[in-house]
Amino acid sequence: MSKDKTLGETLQERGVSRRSFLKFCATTASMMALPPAMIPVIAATLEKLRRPSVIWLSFQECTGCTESLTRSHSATIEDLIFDTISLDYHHTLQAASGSAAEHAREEAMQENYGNYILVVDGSIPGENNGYSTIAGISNKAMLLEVAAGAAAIVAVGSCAAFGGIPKADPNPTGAVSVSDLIKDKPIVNIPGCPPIPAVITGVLVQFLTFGLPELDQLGRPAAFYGNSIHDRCYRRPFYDKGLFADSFDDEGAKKGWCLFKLGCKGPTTYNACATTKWNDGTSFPIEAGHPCLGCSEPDFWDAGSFYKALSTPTEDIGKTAVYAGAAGLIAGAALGASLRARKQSAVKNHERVTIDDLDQES
Ligand code: FSX
Repeated sequence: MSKDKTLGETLQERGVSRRSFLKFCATTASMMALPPAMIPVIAATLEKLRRPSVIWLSFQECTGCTESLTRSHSATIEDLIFDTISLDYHHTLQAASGSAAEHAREEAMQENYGNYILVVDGSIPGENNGYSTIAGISNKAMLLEVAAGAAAIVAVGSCAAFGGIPKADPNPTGAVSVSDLIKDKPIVNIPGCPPIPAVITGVLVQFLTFGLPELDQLGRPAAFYGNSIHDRCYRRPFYDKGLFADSFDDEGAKKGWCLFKLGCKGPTTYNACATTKWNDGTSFPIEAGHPCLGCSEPDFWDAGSFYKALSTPTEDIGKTAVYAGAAGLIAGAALGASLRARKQSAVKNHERVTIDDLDQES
């Protein structure tokens, strides 16, 4: 596709129907919590879009983020959006290798200096630069060089956003996040290990149509990370009734009760898994019977304690939930109202509810 063609022209050429395109815009608007009136605005802006140059740098990562993006099953329109972005450099997806690949990066930087979008996945060795190099250039040097000419940076995955698994103790590379090194550019964090593909695409669409999205205190787009998994979890009614699975194969687990006691990090994890889900909206970990691991939060892995409940004693949480669900019980209602108020305030201010908050509330 020529860089001069707009997305509208390209879609027409490829025989993508107007209906499919508007459906994509409607889904994206809904994920961004925008009113239906904004659907035509998104469509009109995207249609006129000429391919912005995107340089994608991969550092210390497992390629899960790119795998996530490319494993979207039938998201052909999303693929087109990505075709429409001029992805000028991406280790895993580009055909060029060696010096030709590096030449493509340098050329894209020169031609679009000040205007290209830099996407980064993976953390960066902050101390020993020799741990990870590309074409003989340390990750840190390459990031600083490419970031200097970027209009904005999108940090994809928990590694780029917060350091992720490479930063886990003992952190042999001294891994740091993009925002630890770059202080003078707008940075949008899309954490998750890996992030939800529709969220990566949604954030890029939001950025291309309306500019930088509203971010929370951790640099995450509020539209996708404004609610905790717990807030939107379909097992939430069981939590409110104090009905918990105590093991992976007990009666509670079979009945689909709340996984809180099995270590679910849903109450302290902010992401869109419970609404957007995975594999084209098929399911998400909790729906498959596994507690949320909190992969989109800072210190994912070290802070994991994957199968340890967030709060102890868990019996108290159960009682709290039962009380909160029984509106006639004054003590329970007050406790529930207090927790709800804390959560509403946190969502409004895009703050996180922490484990300590839960302990205090319980
Ligand atoms: Fe990290 Fe992504 Fe986890 Fe893997 O690029 S967020 S280890 S899914 O690959 O960086």
